[in-house]
Amino acid sequence: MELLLGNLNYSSWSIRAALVARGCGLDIPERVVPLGFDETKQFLLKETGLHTVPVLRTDHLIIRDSLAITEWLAEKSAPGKVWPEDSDKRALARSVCAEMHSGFLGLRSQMPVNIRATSPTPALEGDLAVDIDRVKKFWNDLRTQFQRDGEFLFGAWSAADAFYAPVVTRFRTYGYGLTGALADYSDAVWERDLLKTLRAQAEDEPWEIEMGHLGPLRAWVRE
Ligand SMILES: N[C@@H](CCC(=O)N[C@@H](CS)C(=O)NCC(=O)O)C(=O)O
Repeated sequence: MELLLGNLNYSSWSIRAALVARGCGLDIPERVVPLGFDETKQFLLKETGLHTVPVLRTDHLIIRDSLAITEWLAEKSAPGKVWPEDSDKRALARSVCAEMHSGFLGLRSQMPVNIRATSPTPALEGDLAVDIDRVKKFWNDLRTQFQRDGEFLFGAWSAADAFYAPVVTRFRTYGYGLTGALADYSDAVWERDLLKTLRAQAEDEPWEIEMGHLGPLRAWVRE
């Protein structure tokens, strides 16, 4: 079994799958495939039949896409490790993950993930402003509703926090400040051991990528 990931410094979908996999109690070997190099797409196509990551290979399956990988991990791990055990919470957690998976294009294109960088805050207008307002609204609603159960969106850590962890890192990269319950939530994610480990890996990765709105433009090895 192997989980193929892109650079953890840049690849938000890889970060999500890695956090879910690392948090679910299964021991899944990982391989990082550096994105943006001439040979990257060809390598991924040959290995997985698809040119994107993450991909999970088992002894007899190739599971593509972060959400499908999340569901497979949920089926294989103990209850409550990926999705909340409560069925209402679980439905809401799936809903916010699906929302991230199919939306937030403003956030994704105008605040690309770059964990180790510090960048100016982009103009908060148009799609980006709508996306940020939406995230803040439901983070706030969920924190209000489930505050008593723990410090994450549904109380205990779940796939929903893994899916929004790249938003937490984006807000830090682009200097977008949060206050009150939202700052507390963001700090809890940032300081979680799973995130600390991933952040250290992102710092140490030897590759740089110049990102365009549609993904990597070019990549090189750091000096
Ligand atoms: N819907 C997919 C999106 C995967 C995706 O777009 N991955 C990007 C990295 S974040 C990728 O592999 N890009 C390939 C490339 O840029 O060469 C998922 O959720 O896994």
